[in-house]
Amino acid sequence: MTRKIIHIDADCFYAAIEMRDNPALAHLPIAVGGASDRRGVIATCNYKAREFGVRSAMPTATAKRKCPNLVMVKARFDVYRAASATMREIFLDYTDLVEPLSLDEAFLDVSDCNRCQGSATLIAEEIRARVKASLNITVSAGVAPNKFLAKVASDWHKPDGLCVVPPEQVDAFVRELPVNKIFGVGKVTAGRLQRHGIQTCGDLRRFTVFELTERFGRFGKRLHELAQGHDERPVKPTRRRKSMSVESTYAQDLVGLEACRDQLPALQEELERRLAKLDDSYQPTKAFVKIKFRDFTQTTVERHDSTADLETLGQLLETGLARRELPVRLLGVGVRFRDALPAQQITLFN
Ligand code: TTP
Ligand code: MG
Repeated sequence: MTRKIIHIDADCFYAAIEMRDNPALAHLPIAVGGASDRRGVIATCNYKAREFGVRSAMPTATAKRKCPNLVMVKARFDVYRAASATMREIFLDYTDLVEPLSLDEAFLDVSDCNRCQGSATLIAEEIRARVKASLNITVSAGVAPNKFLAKVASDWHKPDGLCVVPPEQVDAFVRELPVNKIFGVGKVTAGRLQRHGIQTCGDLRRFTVFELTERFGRFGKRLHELAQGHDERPVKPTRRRKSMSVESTYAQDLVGLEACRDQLPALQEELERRLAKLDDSYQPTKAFVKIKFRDFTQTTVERHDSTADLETLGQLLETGLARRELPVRLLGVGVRFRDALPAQQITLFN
C-alpha cells in the first residue's frame, strides 16, 4: 500500500517569529543569534539576509562582513517553543502519526486521514493556511509516498511553497535529483560521488548495491534504495494515543435499535483494521460506543473490556439509545488503552 507522507518545515522560523512581532524588521536583513564580538554564530536569518550569503551556523562576524546592515536579534526560545506547540496541535488534528524533527519541522503520515476528501495535497494546503492564520508565519510542505521524498519536496518551493510528488512521478523526480539532496550526503560524500561521475540519483542507479556498499559501506545500501525513490521508514509518533475510535455521520438519520445495530459491523471492522496497525504496547481496557442524536446531544457508553467485539458494542449501543428517544445522526465505536508506560520507560523504548 502506498503511504501519504507530509513534511512540514517553517520558513526561516526564528526570524519569521521576530519579524511577525516587530514588523519594522520585515524589510531589513535580520539574523537571530549571538553578538559578533566574542564568538557568536547565526541561528538563522530571514530571506533578505540570505541574498547576501548569510547562513545558519555562520559566525556572526562573517555574516556582518557579508551584510554590513544585518540587524541582529536575540533569540526568544520560549516564544519559538509556544509557536511550535501550536503547530503540533494543528498537525494532530489530522493524524496521530506526527513525528517532530525539531521545533519547526515534522513528518505526518496522513494515509488514514479522511479529512479533505483524504487528499494529502489538500490536507497540506489546509495545514499551511491554518498555521498562517493562527501564527502569522509561513510553512512549506512536501507531499510524497515516503519520508525521504516528502522532506526533499518541502524544500523544493521554499519559502511559502508546496511541492507534491505523487507515486507515478517518483521515478522521474528522483532520476533528476542531485545526490547532495540526500540526507547524509554532505560535501565530502558528494565529492566522492562526483569522482565516480555521480551527480544525480539517476547516475547512482548505474551502480549495483554491491558496488555502492563496497565504496560507501553501509551507507551504500541506503544510497541504492533512495536512488530508486524507496524509503520504508515509518513515521514515529512521539505522543501516545489514549484511545482509538471510528465514527460515521449518516446521510439519513438512523431510526431505532436495529437500524443502528446494522451499522456496527462496518464500524467495528474499520476499528479492527486500525488497531491491527498499533504495536503490542497498546492494550485496550475499555470498549465504548458514542451516539450523537438528531438534536446534536451526544452520549458515550463504555465498559471495561479488553476487546470491542460486536456483542459488547451491541449491548453498549442498546444502553446508549435508551437514554433518548431520538433518531441518530452519528455512531462511533472505540477502545481506550491502558495508561501508557511511565514516561521514563517511554523514552527508553523510543
Ligand atoms: P531550519 O528549518 O533549518 O531553518 P529555518 O527555518 O530558519 O529556514 P528555512 O526556511 O530554510 O527552513 O531550522 C529551524 C530553526 O532552527 C531556525 O529558525 C533556527 C534553528 N537553527 C539553529 O539554531 N541553528 C542552525 O544551525 C540551524 C540550521 C537552525
Ligand atoms: Mg525551517
